[in-house]
Amino acid sequence: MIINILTIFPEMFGSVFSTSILGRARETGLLDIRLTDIRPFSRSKHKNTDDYPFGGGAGMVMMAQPIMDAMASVSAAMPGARRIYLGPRGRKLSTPLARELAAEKELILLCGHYEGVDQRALDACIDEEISIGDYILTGGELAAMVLTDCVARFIPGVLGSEESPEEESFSDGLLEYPQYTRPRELDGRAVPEVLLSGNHALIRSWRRRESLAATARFRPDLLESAALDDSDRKILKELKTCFSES
Ligand code: 4G1
Repeated sequence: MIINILTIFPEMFGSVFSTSILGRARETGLLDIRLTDIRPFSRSKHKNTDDYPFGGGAGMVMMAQPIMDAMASVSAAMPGARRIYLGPRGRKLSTPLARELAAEKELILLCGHYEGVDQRALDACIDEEISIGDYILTGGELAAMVLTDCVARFIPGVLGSEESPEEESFSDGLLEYPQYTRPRELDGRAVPEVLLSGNHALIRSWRRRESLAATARFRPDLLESAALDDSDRKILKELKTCFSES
């Protein structure tokens, strides 16, 4: 998959895209991340990319011209790409959306800055807006990194053969069970006995119960859309009586 990111701060992306799973995905060619600096496309004398807002008000607005020219240059090389603006008005990033984007051959991501982007650049060049959440950012770059990370996991081969994108928390809509590694005891804190038992059926049911308990306690809203069977519902009922007794 090719992801081309249009930004005025390409230097922000270095270590995030060179480390760990994303770094490996790029080395193996499964993920081709291209950074396009918008500034060289500016036709103004000082290569400005921002200007004062018409109508007044605080802050600056990203100019349409450098973005439209950068987009035209990039789009010519990848005409079928889905062109996404990272911004707070968009459809919220989620696991289903990440899976959908991972099926694309090419994405172009536009990162805003300052108070936002001249609306004409968005109208002319963008297919859709996507948001990573309801809070204020100083720029779209961090959102582009979050989206890229989240999408890359669903590209076949990006996770090692041991890991599956579906086995992680949220894939069945539940939080993860607690994890432990060596040593068996640390400062008087022991690893739950069941995990040392070697009884895999018992371990599986313990983990399922822990997932259900964590979800009921910390994110009960997730239970509404979780994939639950009759045995899960029975466990949740038991957990509820536990809560009301304590
Ligand atoms: C109005 C949030 C403005 C922000 C309302 C989620 C936030 C990109 C995102 C803003 C941004 C709210 C995102 C705000 C984002 C241009 C430069 C827009 C940064 C910018 C709730 C600033 N998901 N925000 N405006 O943060 O880019 O992707």
